[in-house]
Amino acid sequence: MRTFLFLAAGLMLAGCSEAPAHNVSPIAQIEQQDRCHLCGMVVIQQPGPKGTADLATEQRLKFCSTRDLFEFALQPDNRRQVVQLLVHDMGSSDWFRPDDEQFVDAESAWYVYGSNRKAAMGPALATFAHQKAAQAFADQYGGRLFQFDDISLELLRSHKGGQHAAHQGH
Ligand code: CU1
Ligand code: ZN
Repeated sequence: MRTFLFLAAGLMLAGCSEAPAHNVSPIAQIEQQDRCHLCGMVVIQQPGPKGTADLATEQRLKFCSTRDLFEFALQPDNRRQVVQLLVHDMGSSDWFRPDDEQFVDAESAWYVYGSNRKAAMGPALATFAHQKAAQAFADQYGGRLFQFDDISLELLRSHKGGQHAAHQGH
């Protein structure tokens, strides 16, 4: 509820420089027919958080999963082109139908990797606006917390912090 009020306030203040930037949800929309830039799957049909990548060319790419978003964005050639990455805040979203009103900047997001929640293209990389929500998710579904700079192709290809480890507390 508090998040909602902040968001509502943020929207009303949009355009006003006094509005605290991290309370204003960046605008992105997954359309019915959008396909993942990386794998071609229909984005909206996948469970779990999705992502978008805005490029210097002003193109916006959409991804079936935060995993595919990072698989793309972490490639050195792509990295140079990326202006902004957005991910769903699952702290205020249903896992199977993430709310497009709840996109957050990937650089300020919290990540849980190694949970037992299912997403497209491999182990889910769950994304949250707030650390507390990420921790609550990890407590419930397993996995470890990470921040943007921790996310690497090596991490995504490993099962570090995976389901087994999570249940053992490491
Ligand atoms: Cu896919
Ligand atoms: Zn994909």
